[in-house]
Amino acid sequence: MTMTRSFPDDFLFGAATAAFQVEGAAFEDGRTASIWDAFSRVPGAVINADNGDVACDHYHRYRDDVALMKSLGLQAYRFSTSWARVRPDGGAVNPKGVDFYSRLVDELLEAGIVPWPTLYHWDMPQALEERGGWTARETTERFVEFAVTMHEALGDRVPTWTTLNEPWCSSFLAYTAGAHAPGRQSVRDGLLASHHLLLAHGRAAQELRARGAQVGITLNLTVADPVDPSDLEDQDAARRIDGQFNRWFLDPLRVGAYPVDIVSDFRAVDEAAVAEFESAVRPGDLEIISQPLDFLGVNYYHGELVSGHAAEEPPVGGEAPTDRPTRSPYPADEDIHWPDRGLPRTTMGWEVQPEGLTRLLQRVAADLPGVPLYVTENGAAYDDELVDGAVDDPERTEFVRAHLSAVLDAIERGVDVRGYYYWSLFDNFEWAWGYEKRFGIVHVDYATQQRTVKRSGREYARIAAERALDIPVSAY
Ligand code: PNW
Repeated sequence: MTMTRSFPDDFLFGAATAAFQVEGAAFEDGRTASIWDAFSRVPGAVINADNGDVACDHYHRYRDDVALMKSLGLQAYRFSTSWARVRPDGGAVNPKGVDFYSRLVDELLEAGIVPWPTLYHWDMPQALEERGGWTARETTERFVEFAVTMHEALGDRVPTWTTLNEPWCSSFLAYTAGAHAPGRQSVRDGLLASHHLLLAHGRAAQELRARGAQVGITLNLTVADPVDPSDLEDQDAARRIDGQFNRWFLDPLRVGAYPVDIVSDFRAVDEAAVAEFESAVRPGDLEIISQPLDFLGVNYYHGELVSGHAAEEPPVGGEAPTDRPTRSPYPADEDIHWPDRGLPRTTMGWEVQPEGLTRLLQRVAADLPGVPLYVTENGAAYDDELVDGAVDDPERTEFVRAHLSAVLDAIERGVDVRGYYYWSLFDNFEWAWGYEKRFGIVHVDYATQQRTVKRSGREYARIAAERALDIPVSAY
């Protein structure tokens, strides 16, 4: 016996990628180096010294790739635009770079697929990094120029725009932990980057909205649970992780203020950094940042179970991929311990915790009343094998079903979730993990660039076609 759970009529089933992770053609048609081209050449920064020079060669294969999306019945495609392609070195417009995205959008519309662009998914021109990158206020104005260029080129066909993907990663993982490009390791740089990223979002949103666009942002968010809900130190650990990961970005956007408890936690570890951060937040900035959002994109991979008590054993999973030293992206939280709760894990070491997505969506809906939500990323890496031209990936297939079911749970509890983008359409360049981690519902054989739809991809296509999930009644 099964029961059928249906999705709302206007719910979008999509899949996501990002420019640097799939395009390749890194130095073609006028594109110049981005921070990820530079970082992937730093010894030990990326596993196997992989880089984005070729990736999935999507720049050349986009027509076939859109045909593949159409064959899967995808209704929307979330992609990002490469700043270094469109405005090489952050300077003058490169018409060939703009033209690529224009052709991609035409191809998508022709196939009946909604184009869902994200302006910035981590690939800043290296020349701008050399002028301070996101620690420099001036970068926000270069970003606005880039945003306006993209809107002038595509705004006649694309109504909905996302400014940034996961500013937590582009600031604390990139400028404090040093695990992502540009690989800096300072509390000051992470704090300044976080503010300038949010300001860049706000300034671009003003400009695009003035031109009639719908504008939102995508955040990576989590649920942080204390190991023992009645233990004060565990409660405090959950407050700190929620504060630094979620509220540091949500609060400026929704109420125009950084969370005071987290500012004070940062001050305790680096007073000078917080003083510089506070002077970087100029009068008027938070009003720009907190203008209303037309939607919020939520990226969810896993929750966090945290303890404020000293670890007896090293944490499971989530380690840096190479021997190159990195710091904690949570500088005020280095005492926090992430115990193993025995949930299954993906090959990223990330726990599979679908119910966390339901709770996260409910929490964000309460925080941002009236703002439509989209799950803009959710997915899992597994060690897939191509055998006789097929990839059987039962874990990912179940992962997708369980998380779509979690989305339905949120919808049934009144949350306005308008769509789901699986991460990722293809296996691709998984940042510091290179090509070793495979997230796709479509397998890529990098030697031949052959695409093979995995079992999970066929299952996702079936769900999107039926707009419903069949759930065994015993499991329900
Ligand atoms: C997200 N972390 O990245 C990105 O938006 C994608 O580009 C990426 O491929 C995907 O998730 C899978 O990793 C993250 O360390 C990378 O917490 C690292 C973290 C979070 C998100």
